Amino acid sequence: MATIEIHVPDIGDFDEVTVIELMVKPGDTVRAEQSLITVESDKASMEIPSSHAGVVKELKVKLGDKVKQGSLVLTLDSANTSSPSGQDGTPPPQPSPLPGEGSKDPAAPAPAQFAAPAAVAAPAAPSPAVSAAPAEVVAAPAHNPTALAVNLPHASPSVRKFARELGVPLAEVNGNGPKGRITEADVQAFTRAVMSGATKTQAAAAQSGSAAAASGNDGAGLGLIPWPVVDLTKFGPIERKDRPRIKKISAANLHRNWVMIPHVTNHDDADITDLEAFRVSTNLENEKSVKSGNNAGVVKVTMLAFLIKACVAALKKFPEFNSSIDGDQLVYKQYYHIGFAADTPNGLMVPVIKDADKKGIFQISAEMSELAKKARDGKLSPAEMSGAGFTISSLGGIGGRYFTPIINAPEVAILGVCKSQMEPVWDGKAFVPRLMLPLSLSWDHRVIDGAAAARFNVYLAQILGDFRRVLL
Ligand code: CAO
Repeated sequence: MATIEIHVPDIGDFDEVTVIELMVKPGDTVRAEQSLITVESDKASMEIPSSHAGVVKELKVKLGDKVKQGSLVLTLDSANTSSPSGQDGTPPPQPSPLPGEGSKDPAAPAPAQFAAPAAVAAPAAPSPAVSAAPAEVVAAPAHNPTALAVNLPHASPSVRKFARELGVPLAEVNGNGPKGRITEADVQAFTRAVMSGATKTQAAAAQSGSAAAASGNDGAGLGLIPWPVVDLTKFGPIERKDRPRIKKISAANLHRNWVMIPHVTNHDDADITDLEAFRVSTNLENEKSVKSGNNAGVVKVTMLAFLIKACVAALKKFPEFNSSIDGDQLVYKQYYHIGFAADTPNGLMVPVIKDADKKGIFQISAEMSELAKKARDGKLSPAEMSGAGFTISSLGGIGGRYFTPIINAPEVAILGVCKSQMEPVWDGKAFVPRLMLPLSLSWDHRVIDGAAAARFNVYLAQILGDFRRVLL
């Protein structure tokens, strides 16, 4: 067992950098090339990797310290110091390839996360052991990793931590913060773009344009005056709570969608008197059949399941509502995947019923209840939340009359539904009590016109009024 010293390698143009993150602590086992600390200049931040594997003995830096090339970062108990340092006469490691050169050697060292300037890409010659150090202490040579990433990710420790939790490669994220710093909104926008099927390159391109709008904290990208910063304690007691992760991610997406999509919302009502009677009687029959020995289990048929089927019929009749914008083209989906907003303790989630056109009301009801439970338990997989061509947001179980749902990009429309209630409806001769369901359809005015939206709502209401119309 020998103690080796890990020093700051050549950091290019920077004389001094500040330690902004300690990624290991005494007792931690580290691999060669594992990042130990993050340092930051006024232009970039970078991770300093370990040149050796071993167990961290003592950290020699703390947060806020200024360090430069050669500064001692930490000492490491290493069982094997021979290979990387070449102290025992073994040859020093071969340089790992520069970017673009590639390596055919599967045993080649993993690319380092730290980016050294190209001019110093080749490994430095092994430096002699520090003479004043105790016999067993070995000064590791300045470690100059050779896999270069010239655009160093510039991000705060909390953003780095957030990116690590999500598995986001910061090097591929565009920074839209001050001096190109990567913000949490940038990471969120990147994640969202990748989850919606974009390649990482497309995601980076997409988020570079949207992150400023998505951040919610900085309207500079929109040419707006800054968000007001007010000391609220001046007016009374306050309590601070962290915003749940899902809320932060959905907030960024909602903000982008609200800002980038020209929304219009049409409101209408559907007469669901007969449909509700049918739904209630179906559920009663179901319960009776289970009580009399049918072990298939009760599937509670919900109004939302009928709404999904009715929307599929309307999407078939008005295909632009199931489309997405792609540059100068409109992409018409030939599948009918319907998302539905689910309220969960952690925030809003949108599971998706895939191929709703091929499923019956029982199957949709059963899937919805399973997906809604998974959403509430935080167990939805990304696949279960992706691919929707149209979304329904139902507040019917709660209340309210109408609202403006925000379109879930890259979709172009969303249906909001509120609580149905008995209303007096004029039938030509008299007012009759009818159960009316409030519909709020938000649509992207770049794709859809007001007349089409009105027709969509009218048709939807007709289907909900009499499902036999689907057969016409
Ligand atoms: N009108 C009147 N009653 C309705 C109704 C409507 N439009 N829709 C549902 N109900 C009734 C149901 O019949 C049920 O009554 P019973 O318990 O007597 O049978 C009750 O309301 C509760 O329904 P539910 O909400 O549990 O079930 P659902 O299928 O309607 O909805 C789900 C499921 C997951 C969509 C819902 O639980 C939910 O999370 N809704 C909130 C969605 C949301 O937050 N949207 C806002 C997004 S924008 O921020």
